[in-house]
Amino acid sequence: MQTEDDFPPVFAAPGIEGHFTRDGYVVLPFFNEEEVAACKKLYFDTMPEPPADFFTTGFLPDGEPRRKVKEGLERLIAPHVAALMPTYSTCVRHFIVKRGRPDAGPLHLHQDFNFVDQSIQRAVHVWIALADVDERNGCLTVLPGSHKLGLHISAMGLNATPYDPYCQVFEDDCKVAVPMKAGEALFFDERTLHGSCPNTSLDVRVAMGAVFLPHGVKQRLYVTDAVEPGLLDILEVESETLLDYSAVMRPPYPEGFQKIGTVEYTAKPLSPEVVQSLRRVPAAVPAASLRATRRFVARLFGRQ
Ligand SMILES: O=C(O)CCC(=O)C(=O)O
Repeated sequence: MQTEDDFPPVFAAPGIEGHFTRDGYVVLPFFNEEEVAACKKLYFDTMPEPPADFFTTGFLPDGEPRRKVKEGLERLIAPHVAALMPTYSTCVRHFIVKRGRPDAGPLHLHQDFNFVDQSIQRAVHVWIALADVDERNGCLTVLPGSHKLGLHISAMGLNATPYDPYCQVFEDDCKVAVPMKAGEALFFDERTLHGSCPNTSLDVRVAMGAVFLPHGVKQRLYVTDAVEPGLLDILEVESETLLDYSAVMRPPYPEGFQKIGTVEYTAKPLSPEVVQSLRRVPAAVPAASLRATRRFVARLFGRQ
């Protein structure tokens, strides 16, 4: 297994690579105004109305609209990817949409599906803002440094994660919101925990997402076994448009998905010490120890 330092760099520029490997994400200027407009036109031509509060074109069945999105977005991002990440290829391109509503909720921190064997390869995901975004209209949230928490396999069928016991602490005391300008891109390590703020504005928030793999590496998908929770099938995916992310696949797998093995994996919860190290907000002093301190101070001043 490779250590963190053994992975070849993702980005051509050492400064960008430094930020990315330290925090697990980096925000960069990406699309100019015309490219943002072209992306938005492609989205609204394909989907005039989002069919749900949260929707991605990755939920569309394989067909003309989904292929148009793939090809249109590829044309727009290819020159940028070649310059920024010359040893990576794009394997997924989609739009991610959040309808606005006053009572909208956040998307909680999560790890995306593993698209590679993370013990030997690093996959990179990107989220590109197509309008200015902040905490009121659905900007992304991240947990800085969470790419170094270990190698969790995030599988289709939603297996348990090392983070499950700490979701609330992560949400309340650890995550950061990342406001962005239209055209900026947030690149994150596939292992980085991320989510998004509620969109309480009146507008539909449209963003673009993509996934990048080292040249020559095939997209993988891990799928939970319906009976054995600790067993995962490992599939290779021939084309991104075949994969419907909204439904759990079960064997026999359709054409375009080749099962290349199985792996036993059961997530171990993080230790409380590690969780402590991720806090942005210090833990409140436990109530019991506060009461003991108050009694001690009162005795010291002769009040008890
Ligand atoms: O677009 C969003 O609001 C969240 C996107 C996200 O978490 C994802 O693509 O995994």
